[in-house]
Amino acid sequence: MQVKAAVAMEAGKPLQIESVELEGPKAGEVLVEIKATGICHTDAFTLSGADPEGLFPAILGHEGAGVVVEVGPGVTSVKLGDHVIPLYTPECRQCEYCLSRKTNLCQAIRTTQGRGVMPDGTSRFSLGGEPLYHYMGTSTFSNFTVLPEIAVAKIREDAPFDKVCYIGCGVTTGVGAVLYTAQVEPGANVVVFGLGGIGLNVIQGCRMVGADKIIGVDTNPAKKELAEKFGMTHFVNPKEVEGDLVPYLVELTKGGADYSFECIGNVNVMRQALECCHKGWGVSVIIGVAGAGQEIRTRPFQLVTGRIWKGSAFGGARGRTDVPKIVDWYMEGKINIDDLITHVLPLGEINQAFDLMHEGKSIRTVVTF
Ligand code: NAD
Ligand code: AHE
Ligand code: ZN
Repeated sequence: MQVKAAVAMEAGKPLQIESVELEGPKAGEVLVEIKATGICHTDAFTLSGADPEGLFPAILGHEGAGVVVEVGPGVTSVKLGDHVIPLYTPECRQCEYCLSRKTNLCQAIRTTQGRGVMPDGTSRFSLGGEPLYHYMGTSTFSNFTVLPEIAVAKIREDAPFDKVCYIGCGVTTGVGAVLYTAQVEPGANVVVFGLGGIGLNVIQGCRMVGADKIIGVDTNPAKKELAEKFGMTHFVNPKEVEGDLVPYLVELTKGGADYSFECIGNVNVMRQALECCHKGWGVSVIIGVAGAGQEIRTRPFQLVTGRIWKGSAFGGARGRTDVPKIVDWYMEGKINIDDLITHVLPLGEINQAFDLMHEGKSIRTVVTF
């Protein structure tokens, strides 16, 4: 079938709106009509050419929501008409990783996903007879996409697509990092670096669990107001701090943060996030994605003296199990998504979403089809 998609032809170039050929679902796969998709910083990161796994030409996008319109042979977990959120972290419930219960990083299709193809090693998308790569197994910048059934979470039908698409990455990543990865407890002091689409969700997760001080750090003072609405108790602009940021934050938290979260993708900030943690027990969680060739550094003494450095992908959430619950939390008013969706655009204006992000003017832009 012919579908309408925003195609990343090469790194660093705007997306092109094209009519693209899409093959139907094969065994174990489903065809999903995407109704809305968010634009995450990771899409911009890959488009910039900094992603070691970035492949071109490709259909980017990994924060979607839509409806199952066709199922391939052998599909049992979803049916025609089901509302779903595509999962870039699938949940097969059978691989060593899923069965370990120690991680959400299902590896059932990770190798082919990283090569930009479906599990059978081929692409379903083509343009002018030439294959286009899938992206993160989801390719939501298209009004239709094909996914393995293990890579969709079935959600309730009354949830609005143009809001819950954000649960496909940003909301789950931020809230999940607090609940599942760090397991922040009531009364904890937390420092959140980067108050964008991820950091603000970390902040609302911290408020949910009853954290005490929730300190937000951002070089853009325009982020302060919204962050306060989401639960931030103190704002720190590193540009306005005299001297080193780390001792300033240690003083503010009276000895160091119990938990810190890096939501930027800057390796120097990752070091600050670790080093502002409390001696003996502080846990620092890296969420931000850093470009090819970047490495983190610290004195090993920081770890010897009890600080813990962790990472979190998709908030540690198990997609098919946890995403429907997070949709319920939104529908029950337990989490706020509406105020984070600052812009809504049609697919034809998707490049504006990247401009707004780079200019620091948006939190999330959602494209509707
Ligand atoms: P964003 O652009 O919305 O937010 C980034 C924020 O960081 C902005 O508010 C910006 O002003 C601030 N910032 C930039 N440099 C700074 C500095 N030196 N000090 C303090 N603040 C600074 O991006 P986002 O969508 O929130 O994504 C954040 C990061 O998380 C990206 O690297 C993205 O790729 C990554 N990410 C990771 C996962 C995961 O599963 N691990 C999921 C989604 C996104
Ligand atoms: N491809 C990059 C890494 C990108 C990355 O870390 N992706 C996160 C999700 S970001 C969503 O906005 C993730 O889930 N990572 C786990 C995984 O298996 O990809 C690189 O550096 O190669
Ligand atoms: Zn993302």
